[in-house]
Amino acid sequence: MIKNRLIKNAKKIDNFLINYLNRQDRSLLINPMKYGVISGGKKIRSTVILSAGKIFNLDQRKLINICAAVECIHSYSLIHDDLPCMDDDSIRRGKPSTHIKFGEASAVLAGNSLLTLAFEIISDKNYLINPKLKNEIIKSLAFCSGHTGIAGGQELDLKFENKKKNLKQIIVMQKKKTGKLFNFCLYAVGVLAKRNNKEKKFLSILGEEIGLLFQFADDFLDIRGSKELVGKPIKKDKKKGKLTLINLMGYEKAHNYANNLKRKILLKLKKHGKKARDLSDTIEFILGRNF
Ligand code: GRG
Repeated sequence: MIKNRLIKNAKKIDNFLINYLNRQDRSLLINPMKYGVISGGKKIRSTVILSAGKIFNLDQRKLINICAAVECIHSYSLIHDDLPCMDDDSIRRGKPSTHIKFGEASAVLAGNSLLTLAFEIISDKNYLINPKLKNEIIKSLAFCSGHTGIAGGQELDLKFENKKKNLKQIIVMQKKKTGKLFNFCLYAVGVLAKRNNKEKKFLSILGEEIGLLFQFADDFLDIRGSKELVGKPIKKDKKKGKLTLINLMGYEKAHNYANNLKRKILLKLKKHGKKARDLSDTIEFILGRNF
């Protein structure tokens, strides 16, 4: 069952990160970093990576560093997203946001340190993969995280607040803000599976579509979700003047759009037959989830 798989994967990644951090020199930032990345969150991106790895019979041990790095970048983005200068949210994952618990300066520095930790984890000499593949993965992670990826998407999201934008502009923003990290997840699997450029491109686009689907679900939960299950206040998007596809096209139309997108993604996985079962289940969960 997908929920058990999520829990199992989250534990695996948390343990990896705990061990990794415990081997490093002590610092004052360890606690806010751990608070931001360990024991919290669905670790859905890791489950996407591990499920996609099954399509190509990849050894899970080769994927763990990628998962941990992605969760570091993701948690970094959430810590910064919650800051007063961004979305100004004081609750995350059912707990006070990192800047509420540790102060703004520590939250900024812990976020920055998680970003750099991600690259440390992938470039680690003990991560035994071909250096050429490693380099390709590092470059893609940088591209998907920076101004051409989630940071650039976040800037658009903030600049779009209370403005009039069309469908294409909102999709571009969401594919960057949320989609690019999922893009990286599938691309990295393609690199490790030594796929050709055409297939890696196919996987990147598929990942970005999965990210867009994930963002749809996030926006649905903001309207109809439960604060307790989601672990953060709901009904914030409208108050903040956020541009979402639901605000643009209305709940029902957005729901149909998201379901069509899900079908399109599942259809693309058909060619992999049974090997894509875990990833297909993960995609069903992504849209159907209530947390
Ligand atoms: C990190 C490169 C970088 C830049 C910082 C603040 C920021 C720029 C980007 C924010 C991006 C952002 C918050 C995207 C939203 C994505 C999203 C729907 C997050 C919720 O993800 P879940 O549900 O969270 O997977 P959990 O708590 O389960 O981990």
